[in-house]
Order: sequence, then structure tokens, then C-alpha cells
Amino acid sequence: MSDIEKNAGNQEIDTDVDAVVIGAGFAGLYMLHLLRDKLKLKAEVFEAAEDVGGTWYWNRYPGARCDIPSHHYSYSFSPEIEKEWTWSEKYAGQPEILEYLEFVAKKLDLRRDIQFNTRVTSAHYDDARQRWTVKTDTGREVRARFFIPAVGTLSDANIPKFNGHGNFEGEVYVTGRWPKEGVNFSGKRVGIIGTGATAMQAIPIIAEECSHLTVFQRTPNYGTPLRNEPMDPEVDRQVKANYRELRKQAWDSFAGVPFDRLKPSALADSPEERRAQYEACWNDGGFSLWIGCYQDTLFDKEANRYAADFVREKIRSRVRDPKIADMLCPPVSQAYGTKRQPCETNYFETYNRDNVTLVDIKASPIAEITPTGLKTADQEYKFDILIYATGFDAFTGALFRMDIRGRDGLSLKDRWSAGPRTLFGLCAHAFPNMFTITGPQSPSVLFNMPLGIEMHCEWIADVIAYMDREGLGAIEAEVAEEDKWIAKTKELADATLLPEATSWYLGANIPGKPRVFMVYLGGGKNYKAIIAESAAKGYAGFVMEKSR
Ligand code: N01
Repeated sequence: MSDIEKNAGNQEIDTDVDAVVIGAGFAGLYMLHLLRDKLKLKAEVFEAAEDVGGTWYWNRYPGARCDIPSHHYSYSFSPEIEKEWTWSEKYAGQPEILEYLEFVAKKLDLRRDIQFNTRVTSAHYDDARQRWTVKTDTGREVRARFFIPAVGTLSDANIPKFNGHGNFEGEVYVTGRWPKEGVNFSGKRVGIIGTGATAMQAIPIIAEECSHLTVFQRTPNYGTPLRNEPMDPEVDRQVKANYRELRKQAWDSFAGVPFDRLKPSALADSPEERRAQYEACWNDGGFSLWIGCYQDTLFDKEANRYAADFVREKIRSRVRDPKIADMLCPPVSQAYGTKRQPCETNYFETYNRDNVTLVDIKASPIAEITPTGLKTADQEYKFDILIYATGFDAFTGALFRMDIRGRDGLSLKDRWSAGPRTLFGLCAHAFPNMFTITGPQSPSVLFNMPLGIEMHCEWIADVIAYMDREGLGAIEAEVAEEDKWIAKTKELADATLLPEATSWYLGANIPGKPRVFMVYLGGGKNYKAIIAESAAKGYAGFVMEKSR
């Protein structure tokens, strides 16, 4: 470390850091590479975990895997990395994605600038110096020109505080904080709360290993098959030979992953044509039925109803007991795909097993956690292991966990108390030189994450280079432009059926959180053009200050 000076509190301050980045997942790693190796700046990354990986470090629960094909769910910035890495499955599992990120970190020699086992506790902006002061739980205090939380959108685990929280005396696990050493389910009775995308991946595998699994479901979900398979070497060869073209298709698509069956409207097709289209997408697997089938599925109630009926029919065909099938079918009032579409493997068939019990906790809510299990309104359940698959405080949870203060001591939590306020999901007024990678009001979770991350990291690196060229010391969003962006994000969401769902896209899963749709739904291609246009116009929408 260079240029250590002592402050009044006699703590070490490193005056020489250009940027502090938080997180060593897909975002933090690429951001570090750009800052250090392309811009030749001094950057330091803080990471709470003991190694790289981010989401893929923490989410080690059984069955965790990506649901965008591996060839697309990867960095596109380095043809060399693309060539050197070979995926073993169509949809890579968590261990392999983690291995990939470890490989990238090693190849680019990134670990030497990452402080592991270090959590950032606060970041305060000093207007006079145009610097952020960042403090960590290990006692570090670093001053930086740029503060870049790359903390992920789904990283702050949501653990509901039921009555009796903490009373369970058996083993307790949270899917988003899964232990590195794994969990032995053999001969154990297991209870799992939640049936979102995570639980739908984990349940079939846990059911095979444990003696009995009780699933506590509040809301049934429209899961569709992932259809993972071993990587065909010929497919891999073809992808590698045509990677640039495939990446272009991905960048030009709405969600950052190309689908070749997409048709304009379910209403324009005859019932027979619709059936054939749904079946084809169902057989493709992954997100094909959700976003690769008909363009109006998430816009038009009737079109949505056709898809919902199709999925309900498929669920019923897979579950032997009609009463259980009814419990697993989302009701007509719950539109298809307005919550994130879970992709599953043998999820519904799992309920045909003798060692699996499904409990409807909407009909009979959890009354309390007990030392031996839990009680619902009408029954007691006992188990050895309790798993919370209860999701995340998405988008803002990980940011609000830190004491982030912008100009004049304004806290981010206060400034965003009615919902996030950003321009492009990248910058916020009153928080100069803070950049949020895949932040709220960007395409984030509704765009291929690694590509969305690259788009943001490159935009941030470009603006920093621009500021250095022009002798600028601070950038922040204009309030009026923030207002326009918030209105735009809302307008785009309101044109779809998505705001009707009680989903984490809206913060509806967290009691007391304002209900604001937090994803930009204009599509990745449009978004990329918008942020590029702002940059081309000298960062239109932002206020810049000369360097002091
Ligand atoms: O979380 P969720 P998740 N009482 O919020 C239930 C990504 N992901 O971790 O629906 C009782 O979807 C809750 O019930 P309800 C993906 O973007 C990616 O499963 O709110 N139940 C629900 O069933 C995904 O969308 C991959 O009524 C409570 C569950 O817990 C996102 O992560 C794989 C409750 C939470 O579901 C989050 O998915 C997996 C309460 N108080 C996940 N609180 C990939 O493939 C919550 N629940 C890359």
C-alpha cells in the first residue's frame, strides 16, 4: 500500500486509491480489470467472502445453476477467455461457474487487489475533497475518488422473522448463504420454506437425499423445465467458431440472450398454431416459453392466459395426486411470468415421491418456529434441518446495509425512502462519483447478467477516462433527469403485466418496502443505445464539476 498518512484518529488512510469497488463477483472482477489494467488506475476491491465468486460463491445450495445457456452466461470481453474455457453442461452448475470466475481471476491476476473477508460498513462523500471515505469491518479506512458498489442485485438474503425466530434447535440453513462444506441430508427430516426459483432447483435434489422433506409453500409458481444436458462438443466447437456473431445476437436481443422462435402475438395465431408454438418452446426449455415465445405474453391478459393455461395443464400432467397438483398450480388471478419464471428439473415429479409433503401456508400460515420444527395455524411439523429459501431484499438491500452518505451527510436510505432514485440505474443525485453496477432502474435482472455487467463496467470506465481527460473531479445525476428516468422506468413497467404481481421486482416480498418497479423494461439494446448517447453528448443528464 502506498502513501499512508495518519489522520486525527490515528487511523491509516490510503490517499492514493482512485476507486473502491465492493464485491468480487462477475461485476467487481471486471470492474477491477478495467480500472487497473485498462485505465492504469489504483483500485481496491473489498469482498466479504474469502474468495471470488459473488452470487456464485454464496449460493452453493444443491441444484444451483444458471438458466441462461452457459455460452451466453459468461464474459464476452475476452475472446481468449472464451476460447480457453469449455463448459461441461448446457446450463452450468454453481461449482463450475465458480470455477470459471476463479479461472478469470487467476488469468487476469485480480486477487492481489482484492481484500477478502472484509465487509464495507460505511462510505461517506466529502464534497470539499471530492473523495469518498470508505470504512470496513476490519478497521481499514480508504479514501477514493470513485465509489463503486458491485454488490449484486440478489445478495442480501431475506430471512423472515416468524414468531419464535431462532428457537429451532436443529440445523438451520439459508440458501443464499450455503455452507462451503455442504450439508449432509442423509437420514434427516428436512423442512424448507419457499418455492421460488431457488427452492425449485434445490427441492428435487434434497428430496432424493433426505428421509423426508416438507415443503412450505405460500405461492405456487409457474415453473417450466430447464432441460439441461451435457455439452455437446460439436455445439461447443460451433459456438466458439461463431462467438462474435452469437454475442452480437445476444447484445441485440431484449434480454441479452437470443431466442429464435419469438412470434409477435399469441392472439394472432390459431389455437393449433398456439399449441404448436407453446409445445416447441416448452421442449426448448429455459426461458423460451417466458420471453422467447410470444411478444405479448407479458403485455396482454388474454395472451398471458393462454400461456398460463398451458403451464397449468403441464403441471397437472406431471403430478399424480390431483389435490397436490391443484396446490401446485398458480391460480388464474396470478398471471404467468409476472414473477420471475423458475426453470426446474423434475420439480413437479418430486411431489409424486412418498417422502415429500407439500403444505399450503397461505391457507394455514406459519404460526411459530419451535425448537423441533414449526407450527402452522392447524398443525405441527418436526424436522432435523430447516431451510430458508425465502429470497432476497433485492436491489437495495445490500446497499442499505452499509451507511452510504452523499453530499452534506445525506444517507442513501433516506434519499431512496420512497424507492430508488437513479439516472440509468448507474448514478444518483447527491451521491457524486458513486456508480452502481446493475443498479435499480437498469435492465439488471431482466437482462443476461454477465453482459449487463460488462455494459455497465465499460460505461463507468469510459466516464472515468473522460473525467480524467477533461480535468473533472465529480459527476452526479441531475435531479430533473433522475425524475424523467424514474417516470420512464415506471411507464415501461406499467405497459406490462409485471407490476400486478407481488414480486421482488417491486420489493413486494419485503414488509414495509415501498412498491416501486425496479427494473428498466425497455430492453438491453435500447438501454445500451440510451447510455451510449448520453456519453456521446458529453454525459448528458449529468452534472460535472472541475477537479478541486
Ligand atoms: O427467491 P424468491 P428465490 N413466509 O423471492 C417465500 C434468482 N435466481 O431465492 O412467493 C412464507 O423468488 C416466497 O413466497 P411468496 C432469480 O432471479 C436465479 O427463490 O412471496 N414464505 C417464495 O416462495 C430469482 O427470481 C437462479 O409468497 C415466504 C420464496 O420464499 C431470484 O434469484 C436460480 C416468506 C422466495 O422466492 C430469487 O429467487 C435461483 C414468508 N414470510 C434464483 N417470505 C439462476 O438460475 C418469502 N417466502 C441464475
